[in-house]
Amino acid sequence: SAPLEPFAVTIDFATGALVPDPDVLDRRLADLDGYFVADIDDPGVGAYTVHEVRVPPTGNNLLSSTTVLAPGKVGDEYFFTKGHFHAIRDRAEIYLTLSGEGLLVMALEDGRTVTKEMRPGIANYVPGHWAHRSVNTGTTPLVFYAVYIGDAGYDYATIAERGFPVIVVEGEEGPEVRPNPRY
Ligand code: S6P
Ligand code: ZN
Repeated sequence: SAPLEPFAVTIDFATGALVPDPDVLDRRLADLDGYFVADIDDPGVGAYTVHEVRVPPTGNNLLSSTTVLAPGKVGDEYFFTKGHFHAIRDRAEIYLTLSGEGLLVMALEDGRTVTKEMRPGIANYVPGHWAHRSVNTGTTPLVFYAVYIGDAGYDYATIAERGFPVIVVEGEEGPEVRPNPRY
């Protein structure tokens, strides 16, 4: 395909806003109905916003976006993103955390799980085949920049049905990763 024109976007590390910012997706707790162990009190509360850089979603391009995940909990569980496998399973991704703190939960289809810290300056590599979910364990927004192969796509259904093998809850001494009682 014909070359694209080179371009740049400006990223606000504190808010995740882009300039320009043509494609913004807002997720409320209502969109996470059934994802938490406890019931959601207020479905209208904002959970996260995704700001996408506009590029054709093809295998020769790199898509990128910022995610701004609010602090908060449902029951003992910290707010998280839905989480997904890529529709094309082997497509990899990199997350660079810009502000806040959290955990990146990754799981294979067979249930093997790896959890990695997210904080400013850490670049997490998510290899293909690993479902991924970000969890905000802090008290400020968790903001990260994701770069991924353009045709990766999304498979949300597997996670929507089964969840992840682990949950991240507030324990006596901070965040704890525990087996998901509903997995
Ligand atoms: C896309 C990448 C992120 C997430 C975003 C929201 O491959 O992993 O941009 O889409 O963090 O999470 P989710 O699970 O709702 O798409
Ligand atoms: Zn992804």
